[in-house]
Amino acid sequence: MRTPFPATATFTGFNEPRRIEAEVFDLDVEGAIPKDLAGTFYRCGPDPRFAPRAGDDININGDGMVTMFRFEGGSVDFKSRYVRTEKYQLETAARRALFGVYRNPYTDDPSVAGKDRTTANTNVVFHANRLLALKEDGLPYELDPHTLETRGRFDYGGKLKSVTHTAHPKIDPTTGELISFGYEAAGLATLDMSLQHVDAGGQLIREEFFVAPYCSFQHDFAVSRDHIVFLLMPTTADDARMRAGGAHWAFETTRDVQIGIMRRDASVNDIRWYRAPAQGIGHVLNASSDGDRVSVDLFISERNQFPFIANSDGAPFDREKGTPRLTRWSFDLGSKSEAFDAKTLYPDFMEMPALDARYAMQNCRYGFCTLVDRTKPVDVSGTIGLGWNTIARVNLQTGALDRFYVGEKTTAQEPLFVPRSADSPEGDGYLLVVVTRFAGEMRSEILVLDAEHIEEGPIAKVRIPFRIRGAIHGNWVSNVVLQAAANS
Ligand code: V55
Ligand code: FE
Repeated sequence: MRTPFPATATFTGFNEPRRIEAEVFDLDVEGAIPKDLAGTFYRCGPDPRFAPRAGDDININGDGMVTMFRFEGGSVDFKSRYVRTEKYQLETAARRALFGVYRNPYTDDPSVAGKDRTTANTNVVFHANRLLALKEDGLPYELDPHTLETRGRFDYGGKLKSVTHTAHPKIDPTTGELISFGYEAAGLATLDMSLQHVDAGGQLIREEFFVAPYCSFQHDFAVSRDHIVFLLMPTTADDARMRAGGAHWAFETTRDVQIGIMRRDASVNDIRWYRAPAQGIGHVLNASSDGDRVSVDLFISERNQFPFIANSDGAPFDREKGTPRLTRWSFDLGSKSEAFDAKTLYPDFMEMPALDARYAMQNCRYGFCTLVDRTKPVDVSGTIGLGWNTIARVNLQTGALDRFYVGEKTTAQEPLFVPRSADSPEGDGYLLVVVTRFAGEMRSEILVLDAEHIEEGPIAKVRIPFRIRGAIHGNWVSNVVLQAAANS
């Protein structure tokens, strides 16, 4: 007999698990989708399949669901599929949850000891003709980019030795290479880290291991044309706590942030470590290098930014101190100091950055983010997230911020920038934003905005004829790239 989902915030309202694998041909569109918008918007997020073993769960522990929206000639087709992870298959056979608490295998059913726990629920990235569903606690799963069928767990033909792979690898727009890393790379709560270079042809050409100063929640990292930056915040794992059935992570206010920087053409033995007092590190917008100077634009909060991660000193979650702000960290590799400069670029509550991917790893002008505008209604009822009621475009060169308020009882998900054409100027193109509308039938829509005039509102809205759950991250693959992949 199936156990119903508990009536907790993770499983009710807009967060009710949907579990819908669907194909919808030719979605309804209001307005006109530009004909030059030709490609696929892939996104990935958690959608739990079974009631949790522990009675309740945190949102990011749900099974990975990949959705795709294929844009062509002004039309959009939809498809959704679960990633067939090992966890998915074992739990399908048992018709119940066998895996327990987020990243805590000690809470699993004994029958799945040693099995792959990853849900592949965080991001979906296309590189070298491969579509990979990613979560930082495990290896990628490869998917068919047209059917979304799972091809299986992916380890570069047995070459990758790390047992983890970040959900935020970086693709160099100039060389086509993919740079990735894993932490807890030798297993649960280990200090081992792995740096991975994949060439434009999809070969793993280098993997180097090193030891981190402590076991940190390294959700993202930064790569510029010349440097790689590892970002350790004092949200740490503890094996004893996990053995007692507790959480993987807790935030330690007494431990420093540590930042490791190396040249891309050097070895991990050359990593130089910098320090700053405890603070929260969120997503990276971009990074650039100028000789010995490295600059990283990223979201920083005074303290732990996640309400579902406890403070090790027992202090309750602090919304104000957990507010992420776009910050520029500057490092001088020529100086001997462990210190670095930090400058808050915008006072606003923002996160979920996107950029024009052609300008990754170099000085860029524009960033696109979600924003909480507290002068407007902030409605978080029944959904995950923080009430992102606004989409922002920041101009990093002038300090300007343009915004579009997405409406009452609505929240925005991570924006996605699509250039108008392969050679259009930076920021000339479209912004795709999935919004979730809580009121009425609780449907979702994709807003298509002119990225240079977001304040004017959408030029088209794509209707999804049922509620889909919030996703985490997504990416765009143009038809040109997908067709080249199909012909190769
Ligand atoms: C995040 C999401 C995750 C995760 C760790 O958004 C961090 C941050 C969807 O899973 O496992
Ligand atoms: Fe992320």
